[in-house]
Amino acid sequence: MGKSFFISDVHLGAESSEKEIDKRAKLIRFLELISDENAQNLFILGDFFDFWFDYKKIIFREYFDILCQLKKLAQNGVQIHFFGGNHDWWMFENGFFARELDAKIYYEPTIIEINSKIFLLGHGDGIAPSDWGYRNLLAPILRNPVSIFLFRLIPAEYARSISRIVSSKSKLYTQERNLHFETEYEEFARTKIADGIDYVIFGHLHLPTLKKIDSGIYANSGDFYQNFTYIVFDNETLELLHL
Ligand SMILES: [Mn+2]
Repeated sequence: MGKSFFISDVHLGAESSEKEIDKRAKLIRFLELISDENAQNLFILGDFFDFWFDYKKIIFREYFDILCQLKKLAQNGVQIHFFGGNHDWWMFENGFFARELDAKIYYEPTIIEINSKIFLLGHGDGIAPSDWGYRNLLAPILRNPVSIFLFRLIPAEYARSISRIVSSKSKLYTQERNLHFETEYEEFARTKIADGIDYVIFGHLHLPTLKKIDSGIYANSGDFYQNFTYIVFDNETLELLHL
């Protein structure tokens, strides 16, 4: 049985073109590594794209190279699992990833068993109790069918421009929030491990972590634009690696 890889918070398309070129080269290397390893699973734990919206007939050309690599992986038998983050929430169950890449799409933290280990996986947005504003104000708007319907009416080029403005604002907010949230994530993981989960893995905080808690592990895949970290499960142990 092949290995399972976990990555999150690539924020494709979020940066200056210079940084974006470097990031994409590393991401392609990562995807080639998965292919070389004959991996079984690729878990994308959210915020892979700076912005994604499943239009019926449009995909953004800025993601073309990466989507081609993902298609190759899918064709070679790697199961792709996509957890929508707060930046790429609008990945629908019958959308591009599901149809073209045979990906499984998740909207909530989900329990998955791999080689008799129990994983709890998710992007992690809204986990921290003190993230009240996101959970009660922003998330309900993002997930409301009416706002999704209205957003679809905006021409894609404009929608992308709007997302850039929102995304650059939320990034500033991300920096200061993270350290404060870290202990809350660990506490959350601790309760899940007490309930019998072996490995709790999230993204969202951009803080690469692998920490033993009682009989389990809390891990965070970090990010793939500053830290370039990812997690591997070789069906025995969990490792946090750096590209
Ligand atoms: Mn996020």
